[in-house]
Amino acid sequence: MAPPIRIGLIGLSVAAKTSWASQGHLPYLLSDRGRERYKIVALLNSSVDAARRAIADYKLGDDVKAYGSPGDLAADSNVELVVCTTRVDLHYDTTKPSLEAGKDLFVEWPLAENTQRARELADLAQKKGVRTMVGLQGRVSPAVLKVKELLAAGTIGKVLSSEVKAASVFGNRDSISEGLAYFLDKKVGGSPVTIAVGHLIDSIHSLLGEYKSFHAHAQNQRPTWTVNSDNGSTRQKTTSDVPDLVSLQGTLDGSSSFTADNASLLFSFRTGPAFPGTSPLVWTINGERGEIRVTSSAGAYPQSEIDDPSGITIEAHNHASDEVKKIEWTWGKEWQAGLFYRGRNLGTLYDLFAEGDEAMKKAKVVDFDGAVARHQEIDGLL
Ligand SMILES: *[C@@H]1O[C@H](CO)[C@@H](O)[C@H](O)[C@H]1NC(C)=O
Ligand SMILES: *[C@@H]1O[C@H](CO)[C@@H](O)[C@H](O)[C@H]1NC(C)=O
Ligand SMILES: CC(=O)N[C@H]1CO[C@H](CO)[C@@H](O)[C@@H]1O
Repeated sequence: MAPPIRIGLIGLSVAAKTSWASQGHLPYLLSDRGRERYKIVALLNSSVDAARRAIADYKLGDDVKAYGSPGDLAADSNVELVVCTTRVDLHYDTTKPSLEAGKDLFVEWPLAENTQRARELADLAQKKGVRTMVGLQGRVSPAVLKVKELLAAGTIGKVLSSEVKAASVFGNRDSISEGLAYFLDKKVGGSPVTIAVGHLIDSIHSLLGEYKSFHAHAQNQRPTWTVNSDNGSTRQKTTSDVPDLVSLQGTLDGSSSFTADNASLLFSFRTGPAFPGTSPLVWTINGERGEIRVTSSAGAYPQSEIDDPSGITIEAHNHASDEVKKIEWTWGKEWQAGLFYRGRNLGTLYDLFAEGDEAMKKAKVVDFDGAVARHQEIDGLL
């Protein structure tokens, strides 16, 4: 096997114990399988000190370099791949110097706070000829791949239409924690619309193709939110400029071999929990001969928030026999089931990146250019 790819990690910190870096990325990177393929050799945070503390706290090893500025990380010729898992509005500034320096990049979704900056990064990556990957992991989730298998087997014939109805599972209708209050500020770029809708609709497009054309609709009927301080002692009112309900309806482009000509995708999402006792995600795919229904207890995040496969139910209805069959799916690979669940699909992405461009292409892993297309779609909503 090739020597491990040397990573410079951005976004791991002691202060943010629940951060995506530690919950999503470290489980694989610190596993036996991850260590065969990758080695974290540097860490960037807001200061060298903060980076040092994180290295010690997560026991990454004394030989891991601590950096406090993106330029210093970029100048470290030992780093081959930069992985960025910070809040989205730091992605651009923290990764650009490393792109300039010709390093490969793995950046979490969303790629940047808006389409323009995402495009700048994508153009720069093109110019530098580096390899890029974005954390749109739903495409490689075993549940989505199981649906793909059903479509490929012709279980329901050609797809005529698909409908998605999703609600939030995180957060309440109108209150939010201090740490996530940035979700209410459109310009930050990280919100239920960019994150939840972005991840979910990307998984669906990966099976059914892109929109040829669509109409978007959005509303913001609950602009007033309460922000609860992390210590629980203060409650502050704030105003959100992020839509609390969005929908897209349009015709698919036929790039998927599973769809009939002019098949429709109807997608709707709203913040707040689903009606009590109902599933926060219902996704149906209506075909010539049958229909598939996917329901998930993880709402718009079926790809990262499911541990037990019973959390996502896949069923297929055969029109002719009127029979409904439950389709089993599992965390396919042994190493995957052994990781903390939030790191499982990211582990697959890391595996594919290590395997090479051919493997990534086959699995339709999203690179920076693909992320720009997704950003443009989301812009239509905002
Ligand atoms: C709780 O957090 C808020 C906001 O960060 C701060 O203003 C307040 O002083 C803190 N209260 C206590 C008791 O620590
Ligand atoms: C799909 O839509 C296009 C544009 O509206 C139309 O020209 C074409 O005939 C349609 N195809 C089918 C199979 O209905
Ligand atoms: C650039 C970077 O990694 N910043 C992180 C440093 O740590 C803080 C919390 O201590 C994070 O919020 C930042 O994302």
